[in-house]
Amino acid sequence: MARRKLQRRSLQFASRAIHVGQEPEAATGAITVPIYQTSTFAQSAPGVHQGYDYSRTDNPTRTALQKALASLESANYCLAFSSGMGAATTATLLFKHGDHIVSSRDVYGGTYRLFRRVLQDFGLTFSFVETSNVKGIERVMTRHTRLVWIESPTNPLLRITDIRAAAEIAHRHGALCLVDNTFASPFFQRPLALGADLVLHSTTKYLAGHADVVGGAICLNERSLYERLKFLQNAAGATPSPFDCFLTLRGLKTLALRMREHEKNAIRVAGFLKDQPRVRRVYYPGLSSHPGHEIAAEQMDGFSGIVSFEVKGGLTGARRVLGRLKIFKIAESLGGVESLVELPAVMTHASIPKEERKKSGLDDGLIRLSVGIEDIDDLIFDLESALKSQG
Ligand code: P1T
Repeated sequence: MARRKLQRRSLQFASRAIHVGQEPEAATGAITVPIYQTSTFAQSAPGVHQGYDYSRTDNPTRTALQKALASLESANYCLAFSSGMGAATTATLLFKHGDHIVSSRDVYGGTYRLFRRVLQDFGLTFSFVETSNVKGIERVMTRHTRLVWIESPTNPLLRITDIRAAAEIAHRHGALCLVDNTFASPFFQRPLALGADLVLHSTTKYLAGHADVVGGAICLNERSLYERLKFLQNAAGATPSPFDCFLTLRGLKTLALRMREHEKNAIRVAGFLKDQPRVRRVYYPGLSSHPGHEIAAEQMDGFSGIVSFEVKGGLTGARRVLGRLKIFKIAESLGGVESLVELPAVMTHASIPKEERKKSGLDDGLIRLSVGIEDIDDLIFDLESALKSQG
């Protein structure tokens, strides 16, 4: 009786990351989901197969990853892609010439580039607005608006949008709401529960967590939308390899552990930076002075591990700090166990014209930290030394 009750009780997040979609393999009992490194599957007669016919369409290692990710986002469905941008491109194939998309102004530079320099040529139109003020969304909605695209927290300014309010505005105008949840990860934020229709991830980041694989995913609840996206996943073909799915699944198992440590370290780093005389400004939603702090505290279970800041001396001062850091490595990307540092204006967001960057408040001297899970004393020492020796 007690045992049956236990079985019926749904698993908690950390357990789902390890078990959902990852039952021992039927033929051998392998505990770890095998890498089904095959492009195709034998059919007993033309069109008669065991659920898999070609690995672009479906592959068992990918199925396992999709089930696990869907479970973590509390979604009915998940589709995995070869990169976050592959997921983004496929999502936008839902729309056609003449459709209008409203996007957060502060988004990953690659997302901006896809919208402005690729999709605009196919007749999609875009409005970039400060979605942390949801009234800004309402103002640009038209009868052609089909999608409201939100990043929260944003990359790199950590701005927070009230997801519930944004989704409500989108729905009132007959549009969908997509949230890029890469910075929070499902451990800290589940946008579908807040009313979003689609959740997008660069799984390259926290989900895989070890800076060894590039991938993307979209999670959603609605069946007909899923079927359309599943069709597009196969038709466009931006699908991940079985090995990449395996690596992502392996990383995912420790997501809960890692996210707690990322956040703990980021809170310490943000608190430290805030008190430094050479630091002009710190951006971290966990700081009570952050303009989005209250909404973040309400819609997130934690503030994640990215901290951005500006030092005195603008770009030159920032370059000097980067040159002196030793543990924080200068690199694009984020969300791995190792601490990284970058200059968005020169690196991840260089594809956004300077004027646009200025409009969204992205200073040339902004420094973005992906705070890893090393010993916090080492990270603080590294930052302290780099800031102290700044002349
Ligand atoms: O790199 P890729 O897996 O294709 O994911 C694109 C992407 C989408 N959304 C967000 C919020 C992202 O941060 C990214 C990728 N970002 C970086 C590489 C970066 O350093 O910011």
